[in-house]
Amino acid sequence: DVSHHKRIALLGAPVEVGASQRGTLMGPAAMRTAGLGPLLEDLGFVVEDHGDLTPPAVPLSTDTPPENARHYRVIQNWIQALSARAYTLAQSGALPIFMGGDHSLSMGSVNGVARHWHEQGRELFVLWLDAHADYNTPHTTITGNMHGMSAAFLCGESGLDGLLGAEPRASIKPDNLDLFGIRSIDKLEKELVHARKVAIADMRQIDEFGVGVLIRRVIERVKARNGVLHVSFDVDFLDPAAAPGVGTMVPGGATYREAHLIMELLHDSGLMCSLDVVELNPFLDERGRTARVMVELVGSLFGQQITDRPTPSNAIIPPA
Ligand code: Z70
Ligand code: MN
Ligand code: MN
Ligand code: MN
Repeated sequence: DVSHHKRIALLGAPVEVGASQRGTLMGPAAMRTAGLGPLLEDLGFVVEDHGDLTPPAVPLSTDTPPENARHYRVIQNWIQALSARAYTLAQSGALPIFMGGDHSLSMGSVNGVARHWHEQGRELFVLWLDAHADYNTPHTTITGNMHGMSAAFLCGESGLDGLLGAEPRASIKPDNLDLFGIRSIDKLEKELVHARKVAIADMRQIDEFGVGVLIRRVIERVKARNGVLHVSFDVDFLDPAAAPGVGTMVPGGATYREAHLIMELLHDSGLMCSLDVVELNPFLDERGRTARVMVELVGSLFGQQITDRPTPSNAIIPPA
C-alpha cells in the first residue's frame, strides 16, 4: 500500500519539442495558476513544489541521433535529467507529480520511478490515459514526434537505445502497461501493440463495459502482483468538449464524469505511486478551462469527494 504518502512533490517539465504543436511548455505554470498546490494542501497533503526542471543546454551524450526522432538531442537532455530527478524524488518518500510538457517526458519520469520501485522489489504498472497509444519507435513512426514513442520506449522497444546515456534503463513489462482511452493509432504502431500483447481499453470497450469495470480490472491486476501504479494522464484522453487545451483534438474522448470516476477509483485503490499530467497546452486553451479541469481531476485522484458515501463494490469484472 502506497497510500501512506503524506508528502507530494510537484515538478514541472516544460518540454514541448516532442509534440508537433508548440505551447505545452506553459503547462506547469497553468497547473499552478489553476491552484494545484493549494488544493492538495486542502486535502491534507504536505506539498513541496520543486519548481520547473531546467535541463542542461549542452549535450549530455554524444551518441549518434537515430533517424526519425525529431529534436532527439533536446529530448535526450530532458529525459536524462528527469529520470535522475524522478528516481531521487521517489526515493525521498514523497509522491511525485510531473507536470508537462509533452508526453515524451514520461520516458524520463517513468524510467526514474521504475528504477526506484524495482530496487524495492516492487513491480511498476503504468496506466496510460490517452487518445493515442504512444507506441511508435523510430522504425514505425510517421511523424518522428517523440511524444508518440514514450510508451514503447518504456516497454523496452529498441530504436532509442542511447537516449538515457549513463542513466540506468528500468523498463517495464509490456504486460504491466494498460493503454486506456485509445482512439487514434497508426498501422505499424497497432501491429506492435498487438505483437507485444499490451492491454488496450479503447473507446468501444469503454462504451460497452464502462470505465468503472475496466479500471477495477486494471487495479485488480496491480493488486494481484503486489505492484504499484504510475498514472500517466495525457489531457487528450478527455473529450475535446471537456478539455480543448490540447494540440490534437481527437473526438469521442472520455467525458468529464467518466474521468472523475476513474480518478476516484484510483484514489480508493491506494496503489498510485506517481503521476504525470501531460500535453496540457494553455496557448490553445479557452480561458484556463482545461487547466482547471485537470486540477479538479487531480483533486479527485487525491481524495476529493462529492460525499463520503462508501464506494459500491458489487461490479462484475469480466475476464481480460
Ligand atoms: C502519432 C505519432 C501523438 C499526440 C501523441 C500521434 C502521436 N501516433 N499525438 N499525442 N497529440 O505521431 O506517432
Ligand atoms: Mn502528434
Ligand atoms: Mn500521449
Ligand atoms: Mn495523446
